[in-house]
This record gives sequence, C-alpha cells and structure tokens, in this order.
Amino acid sequence: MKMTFRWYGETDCIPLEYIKQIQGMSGVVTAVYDTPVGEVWELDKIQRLKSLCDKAGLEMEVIESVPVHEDIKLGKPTRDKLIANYAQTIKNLGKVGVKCICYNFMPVFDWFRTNLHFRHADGSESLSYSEADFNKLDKHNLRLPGWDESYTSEELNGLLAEYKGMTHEKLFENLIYFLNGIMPTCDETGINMAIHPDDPPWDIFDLPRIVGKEEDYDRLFKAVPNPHNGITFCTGSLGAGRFNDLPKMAKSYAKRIYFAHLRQLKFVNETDFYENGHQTQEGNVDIYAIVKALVKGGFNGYVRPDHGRNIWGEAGKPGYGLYDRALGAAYLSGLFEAIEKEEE
Ligand code: DNO
Repeated sequence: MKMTFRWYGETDCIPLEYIKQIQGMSGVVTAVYDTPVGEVWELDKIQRLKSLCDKAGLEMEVIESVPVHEDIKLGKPTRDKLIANYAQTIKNLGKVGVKCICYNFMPVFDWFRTNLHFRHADGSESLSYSEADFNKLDKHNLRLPGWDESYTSEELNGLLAEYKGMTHEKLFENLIYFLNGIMPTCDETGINMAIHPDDPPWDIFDLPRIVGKEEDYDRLFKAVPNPHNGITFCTGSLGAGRFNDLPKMAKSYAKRIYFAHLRQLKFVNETDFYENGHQTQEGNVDIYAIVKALVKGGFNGYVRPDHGRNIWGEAGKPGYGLYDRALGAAYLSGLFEAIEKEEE
C-alpha cells in the first residue's frame, strides 16, 4: 500500500511541503487542470508538475483524473480521435513514471452532494446529501453546489438533450469501446486504469449511471479482462448506496483495486447522510472491515484519505482541507500497519 494525498496543482492553497510533513506520505495525486477535456496533455506541463513533486520529495504515480470527453460517453463519431488523444496522454504520463490513472464515466455530472457546508454540532463542516433538497432543484435550470461552473445553462441543457434516449446498455458499450481503445497503450506503458464509481451510485437527472454496484464490476471485468482495467474503490460513493456490502466488495476485487478512496458517511435516515472524519466509529462505513478485507484480499495499490471535514477554523476546499485529511491519513496508515502485521 502507498499512502497518497490529493493535490490540486499550483493553485491549491495547500503547499506540497505541508503534504510532505504528514508522516507516511509517499506522494500526491494530481492532474493537469488547464488543458480542455479531450485534448492531449502536453509533456512539458506534466513534467512541470513532476519536477515540483520531485523537489518536495513526493512521488507522482497517480493521476486523478484524466477526464473522458462527453462525445466518448455518447458514442459520437468524433470519439476515435478523442480516444487517440486520451491514449497519447497516457503515453505522456507513462514517460514521467505515472502508474495509475483514475477516471470516471458519469454522464455530464461528476460527484453530487446537496450541501457543501453542513455544520456539525462541534463546529466542523462537511458535505452532505438530502433527498428533499435534491427534489427541490430546478431540473431545467440546474445550479449545483460546487459543480463545475464551466457550463453555461444553455450548454448544460444542450448536453442533457444529447443524452435523451441514452440507455444503460448503450453507455456500457461506449465504456467498453473506450477501454478497448486504450488498453494497448496501457499494455505498452504498464499504466493501470482505475474507474471511479458513480457518486452517488444511482441515476440522477434521468442520466444512466453504470458503475455503482457489485454486478457492474463483474460485467466490466468480463467485458474487458485485461488487468490494466481496474477500479478506484471509493467508499464514500459506493457507501452512499445502502445496497452495497463494501467489505465484501473490497475483498472480492482487492487485486483489481489500484486506488482506494477511503471516506466516511453517516446516515441520518434511509436516504440522507453527511460525510465525517475517517474513523470507523464516526459513521456507517466500516473502514476497519474494509481495510482488513483489502489487506486479506491482496490489495497492493494506492490509498488516499478522501473527503474530510473542515476543522480548526480551516476554510479549505469543501472535502479537501489539509487538517482532517491529514488526521485521516494517520488513522488509515495505523490501520494498515496493524492489519498487515497481523497478517504476516
Ligand atoms: C470527488 C472526487 C471525484 C473524482 C472523479 C474521478 O471528490 O472523488 O471528483 O475525482 O470522479 O474521475
């Protein structure tokens, strides 16, 4: 296992030196943020990030994310060119020693929560989800909390219209087409692809979502058995679906899990939850059982403490403050050490 920390590049208010000071930290998870989706990431931009990491004494072996262009998800004729560009980005990343790429295949939207500043009784803050608030959203003029403001409402509505009639089957076929297109480059570079689950793991705004439960992974590996086709096991995303048995899934897919996002959720009723500090006792995600299942299953990938709270007066990026993720990293490293030593 290698412990890592997400770093949003040079505009991140958390300096690499601080990340390095968290004990047990092997490296950062980052990305090139200023290249439009679909274009090739230029080698010099990647090398710049890599040299900043080198200087700070941190590895840069994981990228989160190389986003997948909507035309690939839609299966449009332009996809072949876009897949070739994606493959070229993989090659460029391979040149600086990247080993794992996290991506997702969610149409239009990435992660979704209804509140980015849920206030806890102790004054800390975290992200939360409420079904009633979700139902109140104006579906024709979406303004989502924290959502990428790069779409204007017209663009967003246009994109949503393009997805009209998109089925789960078609979207899945498009994912397989994409994976088959890039697997030869992964074989060549040795890079593992790690698909991030849908967050939350169900359809939203009438858009199909296809990576959120056990059967989805069975189907995915059957369709593309190449070992470079792997998973980002995100406990916050998968755990939002109460139908998922996370320790069981962690155990069965441990060897295909190249990247683990460990995050805590606390349900307040059947559907609504808030995110919390990482410790097992703080929520419904049994982090201890998941780490144990990973270790026992032979997991040998990267881990990062996912979304933490904002604590100690920090006004960090929601979910991505320094302090609580650092506490999470220390807790998770302790769990791994204890369980790994028991296994020896
Ligand atoms: C949210 C993140 C996601 C994730 C992408 C991966 O905090 O976990 O935005 O980076 O879904 O492609």
